Amino acid sequence: MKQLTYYILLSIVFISCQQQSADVKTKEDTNEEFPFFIPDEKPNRPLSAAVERNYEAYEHIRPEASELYTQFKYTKLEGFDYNGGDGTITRRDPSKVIFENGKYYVYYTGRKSPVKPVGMSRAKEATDVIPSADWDLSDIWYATSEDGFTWEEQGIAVPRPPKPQPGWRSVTTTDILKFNGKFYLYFQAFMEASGLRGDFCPVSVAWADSPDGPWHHTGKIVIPNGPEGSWDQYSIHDPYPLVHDGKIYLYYKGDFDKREEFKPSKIRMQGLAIAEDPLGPFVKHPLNPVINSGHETTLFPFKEGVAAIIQRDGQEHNTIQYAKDWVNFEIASITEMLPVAAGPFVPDAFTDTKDGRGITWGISHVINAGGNWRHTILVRFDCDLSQDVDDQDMKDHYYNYTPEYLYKHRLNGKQKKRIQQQTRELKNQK
Ligand code: AAL
Repeated sequence: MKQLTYYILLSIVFISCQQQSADVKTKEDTNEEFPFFIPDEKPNRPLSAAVERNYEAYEHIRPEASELYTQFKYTKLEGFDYNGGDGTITRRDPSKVIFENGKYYVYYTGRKSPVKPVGMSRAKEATDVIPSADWDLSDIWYATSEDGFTWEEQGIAVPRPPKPQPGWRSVTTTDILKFNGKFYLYFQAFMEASGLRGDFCPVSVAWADSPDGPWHHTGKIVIPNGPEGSWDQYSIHDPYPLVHDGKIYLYYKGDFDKREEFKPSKIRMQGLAIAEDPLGPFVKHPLNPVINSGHETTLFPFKEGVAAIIQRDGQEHNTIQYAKDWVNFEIASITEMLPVAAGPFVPDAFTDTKDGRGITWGISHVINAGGNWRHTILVRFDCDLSQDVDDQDMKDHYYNYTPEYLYKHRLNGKQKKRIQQQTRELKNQK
C-alpha cells in the first residue's frame, strides 16, 4: 500500500513538471526575439533575471510610468540671510512643511553663534558659546511662507531648555505632528556637545495649541536610546511622525557599527516606534531596523502604505521605497540627486488616510554650502511622487553633470600613487 501511494505521488509530481514545462515556452518554441514593444504583462517565455525583475520587482515596467519614480528639481529660497556664509548662521534639517492659517510653516535646526563651529573632531574645544558640530548649540526656529518660495523667519519656536532637561545643550532635527487639534515638535535632545563621544542623543517633544506656539517643553524623553549593545543604543536621530491606524507611527534613524576603516565609518538604518498618545509610551517595532539605508528620514502615506525617500547612506541609497504594511519596505525605484534631510509638504500626513496621495515638493538642506563645512542652507525641492500629478518633465532619468562638477570629484594623492604604481608594474613585466 505504501509503495502504491509512493508511485501515485511520483506520477503526480512528474505530470505537473511536464505540465509546467509545457506552459513556459522556450525561445525555440516561439522562435521569437524579445519584442520591440515591451509587453505590459510578463510574456510567456524564458526571461533573464533582469527582465524578470523588471516585471516582478517594480510597480511598472518603465520607471517614467511609475508613480514612485521622480527626478528632483531645486530652487533657492528667498528670505533667509546667512551672514555671507561665514559659518555663524546655519539652518538645517527641516521638518515636514504644514499648511495652517492660510500659509506654509516649516521648523528647522537654527544656529546663530558668535563663531563658527570647531568641528566634531575638536569637540573638546567647544564651550557654552563655541559650537562643536554645525547643529551644536542650536534651537528650533520656524518660518512661514505664502507661496513656498519666499520665507519669513518668525524666530525661535522651541528654545534649549535649562540644564539638566533633555536638550539643554542643543535641540535639533525636529519634525511636526498634528494630533487631536494639538501640535507636537519631536526633536533630538542633546545633553553633550556632538563629537565628544559621537552624536549621542534621545528624542524629546514639545507641544502647542497653535503652529505659532507658545511651545511647552515636556522635559521628557519619549524615544529613549536602546539597551546596551543594541543598534540604537547611542543615537535616535531624525524623529519623523505620521498618523496611521489612529496611532502615531514615528520613524527615526540610528547610526551604529562604527568602524574607522570604512567610509562612512557608521551604518545608518531606520526604525519605527508606535504610540497611541503623542507623549507616548512609544513601542519600538520588533523588526527594527525596518529600513536598511538612508541618512535622514523622509516618508509619506502612499496608497494604503507608506513611501520613503532613501538618500546618501547604505546599501539601498538613492532609492524610493514602499511598505504596504508600513513595516516591510521594498525598493520601488532608483533615482539620483535626492533631497537631503527632506521635509516634504505632506497634506495627508495626519489624516489617517487609507489612500495616501503622495508629495510634489518640500524643503531640504545642503551641507557644506559654499565650501564651508560649518554651514548649511535650506533649499526647495520639487518632484512628482504624487498620484494626482503626472509630470513627465519630472520623470526623465538622464542627468547631465557638467565636466566641472565631475572634476570636483578628483583623485586624492594616495589614489594617484596607486595608479602610477600599477602602471610601473605593468611596464616592468615586459
Ligand atoms: C543630520 C541628522 C541628525 C544628526 C545630524 C544633525 O542631518 O541625521 O541631525 O544628528 O545630521
